[in-house]
Amino acid sequence: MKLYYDPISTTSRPVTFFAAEAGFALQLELVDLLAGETRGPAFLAVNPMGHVPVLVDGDFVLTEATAILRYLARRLAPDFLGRDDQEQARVDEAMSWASTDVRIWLDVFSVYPMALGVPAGLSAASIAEMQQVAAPAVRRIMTVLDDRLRNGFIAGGSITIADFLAFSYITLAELIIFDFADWPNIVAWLRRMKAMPGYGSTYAAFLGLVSAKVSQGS
Ligand SMILES: N[C@@H](CCC(=O)N[C@@H](CS)C(=O)NCC(=O)O)C(=O)O
Repeated sequence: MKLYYDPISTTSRPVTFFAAEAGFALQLELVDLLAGETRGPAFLAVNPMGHVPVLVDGDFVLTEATAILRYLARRLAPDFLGRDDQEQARVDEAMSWASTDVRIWLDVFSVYPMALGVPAGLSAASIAEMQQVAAPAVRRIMTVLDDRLRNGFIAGGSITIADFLAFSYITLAELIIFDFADWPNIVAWLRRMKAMPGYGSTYAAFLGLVSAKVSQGS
Protein backbone atom coordinates (compact mmCIF):
# COMPACT_ATOMS: atom_id res chain seq x y z
CA MET A 1 0.00 0.00 0.00
CA LYS A 2 1.17 3.49 -0.83
CA LEU A 3 1.03 6.43 1.60
CA TYR A 4 1.26 10.00 0.36
CA TYR A 5 2.69 11.88 3.32
CA ASP A 6 5.08 14.48 4.62
CA PRO A 7 6.99 13.73 7.85
CA ILE A 8 6.36 17.30 9.06
CA SER A 9 2.59 16.80 8.77
CA THR A 10 0.73 16.29 12.07
CA THR A 11 -1.79 14.03 10.35
CA SER A 12 0.86 11.93 8.55
CA ARG A 13 3.00 11.06 11.61
CA PRO A 14 0.29 9.01 13.36
CA VAL A 15 0.16 6.72 10.32
CA THR A 16 3.91 6.29 9.87
CA PHE A 17 4.50 5.86 13.64
CA PHE A 18 1.68 3.28 13.83
CA ALA A 19 3.06 1.35 10.83
CA ALA A 20 6.53 1.32 12.41
CA GLU A 21 5.20 -0.01 15.72
CA ALA A 22 2.81 -2.53 14.21
CA GLY A 23 5.57 -3.77 11.93
CA PHE A 24 4.10 -3.36 8.47
CA ALA A 25 5.68 -1.54 5.56
CA LEU A 26 4.04 1.19 3.49
CA GLN A 27 5.40 2.51 0.23
CA LEU A 28 6.05 6.12 1.19
CA GLU A 29 5.49 8.86 -1.38
CA LEU A 30 6.69 12.25 -0.15
CA VAL A 31 4.46 15.24 -0.93
CA ASP A 32 6.52 18.26 0.07
CA LEU A 33 4.20 20.55 2.05
CA LEU A 34 6.62 23.45 2.30
CA ALA A 35 7.27 23.33 -1.47
CA GLY A 36 3.49 23.60 -2.03
CA GLU A 37 3.19 20.16 -3.64
CA THR A 38 -0.15 19.49 -1.89
CA ARG A 39 -1.63 22.25 -4.06
CA GLY A 40 -0.16 21.09 -7.36
CA PRO A 41 -2.36 19.45 -10.02
CA ALA A 42 -0.65 16.05 -9.69
CA PHE A 43 -1.53 15.72 -6.00
CA LEU A 44 -4.96 17.39 -6.32
CA ALA A 45 -5.84 14.61 -8.74
CA VAL A 46 -5.18 12.17 -5.87
CA ASN A 47 -6.91 14.21 -3.13
CA PRO A 48 -8.96 17.21 -4.28
CA MET A 49 -8.78 18.54 -0.68
CA GLY A 50 -5.01 18.90 -1.14
CA HIS A 51 -4.25 17.19 2.17
CA VAL A 52 -1.90 14.45 3.29
CA PRO A 53 -2.09 11.68 4.33
CA VAL A 54 -3.64 9.67 1.53
CA LEU A 55 -3.55 5.88 1.38
CA VAL A 56 -3.76 4.01 -1.91
CA ASP A 57 -4.56 0.31 -1.81
CA GLY A 58 -4.89 -0.91 -5.41
CA ASP A 59 -7.59 1.30 -6.91
CA PHE A 60 -8.95 2.25 -3.47
CA VAL A 61 -7.96 5.78 -2.43
CA LEU A 62 -8.56 6.79 1.18
CA THR A 63 -8.14 10.22 2.79
CA GLU A 64 -8.42 11.38 6.44
CA ALA A 65 -5.91 10.21 9.03
CA THR A 66 -8.58 8.63 11.27
CA ALA A 67 -10.06 6.57 8.43
CA ILE A 68 -6.59 5.51 7.26
CA LEU A 69 -5.59 4.41 10.77
CA ARG A 70 -8.78 2.35 11.14
CA TYR A 71 -8.43 0.79 7.68
CA LEU A 72 -4.79 -0.19 8.23
CA ALA A 73 -5.52 -1.55 11.70
CA ARG A 74 -8.49 -3.61 10.45
CA ARG A 75 -6.48 -5.08 7.62
CA LEU A 76 -3.01 -5.44 9.12
CA ALA A 77 -2.94 -4.91 12.88
CA PRO A 78 -6.33 -5.50 14.58
CA ASP A 79 -4.70 -5.58 18.03
CA PHE A 80 -4.47 -1.79 17.80
CA LEU A 81 -8.24 -1.26 17.33
CA GLY A 82 -9.26 -1.91 20.94
CA ARG A 83 -10.18 -5.30 22.37
CA ASP A 84 -13.97 -5.13 22.51
CA ASP A 85 -16.88 -2.93 21.40
CA GLN A 86 -16.50 -0.54 24.33
CA GLU A 87 -12.75 -0.16 23.97
CA GLN A 88 -13.22 0.41 20.23
CA ALA A 89 -15.84 3.05 21.04
CA ARG A 90 -13.27 4.76 23.33
CA VAL A 91 -10.81 4.72 20.44
CA ASP A 92 -13.38 6.32 18.12
CA GLU A 93 -14.29 8.86 20.81
CA ALA A 94 -10.66 9.83 21.33
CA MET A 95 -9.88 10.06 17.61
CA SER A 96 -12.89 12.30 17.01
CA TRP A 97 -11.93 14.46 20.02
CA ALA A 98 -8.28 14.74 18.96
CA SER A 99 -9.23 15.71 15.38
CA THR A 100 -11.69 18.38 16.54
CA ASP A 101 -11.25 19.85 20.05
CA VAL A 102 -7.52 19.19 20.40
CA ARG A 103 -6.68 20.24 16.86
CA ILE A 104 -8.74 23.44 17.03
CA TRP A 105 -7.91 24.72 20.52
CA LEU A 106 -4.36 23.49 20.98
CA ASP A 107 -2.98 23.44 17.47
CA VAL A 108 -4.92 25.93 15.31
CA PHE A 109 -5.63 28.56 18.00
CA SER A 110 -2.52 28.19 20.15
CA VAL A 111 0.47 26.53 18.50
CA TYR A 112 0.19 27.60 14.84
CA PRO A 113 0.01 31.36 15.45
CA MET A 114 2.92 31.22 17.90
CA ALA A 115 5.06 28.86 15.87
CA LEU A 116 4.22 29.89 12.32
CA GLY A 117 3.49 33.59 12.76
CA VAL A 118 0.34 35.61 12.11
CA PRO A 119 -1.66 34.12 9.21
CA ALA A 120 -2.50 36.39 6.24
CA GLY A 121 -5.72 38.31 6.83
CA LEU A 122 -5.46 38.29 10.64
CA SER A 123 -3.91 40.90 12.89
CA ALA A 124 -1.48 40.23 15.75
CA ALA A 125 -4.18 41.56 18.11
CA SER A 126 -6.79 39.08 16.90
CA ILE A 127 -4.25 36.24 17.26
CA ALA A 128 -3.54 37.32 20.84
CA GLU A 129 -7.31 37.27 21.51
CA MET A 130 -7.61 33.80 19.98
CA GLN A 131 -4.85 32.55 22.26
CA GLN A 132 -6.46 34.10 25.31
CA VAL A 133 -9.77 32.45 24.48
CA ALA A 134 -8.02 29.13 23.82
CA ALA A 135 -5.93 29.01 27.02
CA PRO A 136 -8.66 27.68 29.38
CA ALA A 137 -9.85 25.24 26.70
CA VAL A 138 -6.29 23.90 26.34
CA ARG A 139 -6.03 23.37 30.11
CA ARG A 140 -9.40 21.57 30.08
CA ILE A 141 -8.19 19.36 27.20
CA MET A 142 -5.03 18.44 29.12
CA THR A 143 -7.03 17.64 32.26
CA VAL A 144 -9.44 15.42 30.31
CA LEU A 145 -6.56 13.64 28.56
CA ASP A 146 -4.69 13.16 31.82
CA ASP A 147 -7.76 11.44 33.29
CA ARG A 148 -8.21 9.25 30.19
CA LEU A 149 -4.60 8.13 30.50
CA ARG A 150 -5.02 6.82 34.06
CA ASN A 151 -4.58 3.21 32.86
CA GLY A 152 -1.56 4.01 30.70
CA PHE A 153 -3.07 4.53 27.26
CA ILE A 154 -6.16 6.32 25.95
CA ALA A 155 -8.51 3.36 25.67
CA GLY A 156 -7.09 1.35 28.58
CA GLY A 157 -3.96 -0.60 29.36
CA SER A 158 -2.73 -1.15 25.83
CA ILE A 159 -1.83 1.11 22.98
CA THR A 160 -4.33 1.69 20.16
CA ILE A 161 -4.49 3.79 17.01
CA ALA A 162 -6.03 6.59 19.13
CA ASP A 163 -2.72 6.99 20.98
CA PHE A 164 -0.80 7.52 17.75
CA LEU A 165 -3.27 10.18 16.60
CA ALA A 166 -3.55 12.05 19.90
CA PHE A 167 0.22 11.87 20.45
CA SER A 168 0.82 13.75 17.21
CA TYR A 169 -1.71 16.50 17.97
CA ILE A 170 -0.50 16.87 21.58
CA THR A 171 3.24 16.86 20.82
CA LEU A 172 2.71 19.70 18.35
CA ALA A 173 2.72 21.83 21.51
CA GLU A 174 6.46 21.13 21.76
CA LEU A 175 6.87 23.77 19.07
CA ILE A 176 5.91 26.33 21.72
CA ILE A 177 7.76 24.60 24.57
CA PHE A 178 4.50 23.77 26.35
CA ASP A 179 4.87 22.75 30.00
CA PHE A 180 3.02 19.47 30.70
CA ALA A 181 4.12 19.33 34.37
CA ASP A 182 0.58 19.74 35.77
CA TRP A 183 -0.57 16.52 34.07
CA PRO A 184 1.56 13.58 35.28
CA ASN A 185 -0.30 10.89 33.31
CA ILE A 186 0.38 12.84 30.11
CA VAL A 187 4.06 13.22 31.02
CA ALA A 188 4.33 9.43 31.58
CA TRP A 189 2.43 8.67 28.35
CA LEU A 190 4.66 11.00 26.32
CA ARG A 191 7.71 9.28 27.81
CA ARG A 192 6.27 5.83 27.04
CA MET A 193 5.40 6.72 23.44
CA LYS A 194 8.80 8.32 22.86
CA ALA A 195 10.56 5.18 24.12
CA MET A 196 9.02 3.15 21.28
CA PRO A 197 11.48 2.15 18.58
CA GLY A 198 9.52 3.80 15.72
CA TYR A 199 9.45 7.24 17.34
CA GLY A 200 12.95 8.39 16.40
CA SER A 201 12.65 7.74 12.69
CA THR A 202 9.03 8.85 12.19
CA TYR A 203 9.41 12.02 14.27
CA ALA A 204 12.92 13.04 13.12
CA ALA A 205 11.72 15.77 10.72
CA PHE A 206 9.31 17.19 13.32
CA LEU A 207 12.02 17.14 16.01
CA GLY A 208 14.21 19.11 13.60
CA LEU A 209 11.49 21.80 13.49
CA VAL A 210 11.24 21.76 17.29
CA SER A 211 14.99 22.23 17.79
CA ALA A 212 15.04 25.02 15.17
CA LYS A 213 12.23 26.77 17.12
CA VAL A 214 13.96 26.24 20.45
CA SER A 215 17.25 27.68 19.19
CA GLN A 216 15.38 30.63 17.58
CA GLY A 217 13.70 31.32 20.93
CA SER A 218 16.89 31.08 23.01
N1 LIG B 1 -8.84 16.25 7.96
C1 LIG B 1 -7.57 15.83 7.43
C2 LIG B 1 -6.64 17.01 7.55
C3 LIG B 1 -5.29 16.72 6.92
C4 LIG B 1 -4.41 17.96 6.93
O1 LIG B 1 -4.78 19.04 7.44
N2 LIG B 1 -3.21 17.82 6.34
C5 LIG B 1 -2.32 18.95 6.23
C6 LIG B 1 -0.97 18.59 6.83
S1 LIG B 1 -1.05 18.27 8.57
C7 LIG B 1 -2.07 19.25 4.77
O2 LIG B 1 -1.91 18.34 3.98
N3 LIG B 1 -2.02 20.53 4.40
C8 LIG B 1 -1.67 20.88 3.07
C9 LIG B 1 -2.23 22.18 2.62
O3 LIG B 1 -3.04 22.76 3.36
O4 LIG B 1 -1.84 22.60 1.52
C10 LIG B 1 -7.04 14.60 8.20
O5 LIG B 1 -7.35 14.47 9.39
O6 LIG B 1 -6.32 13.77 7.61
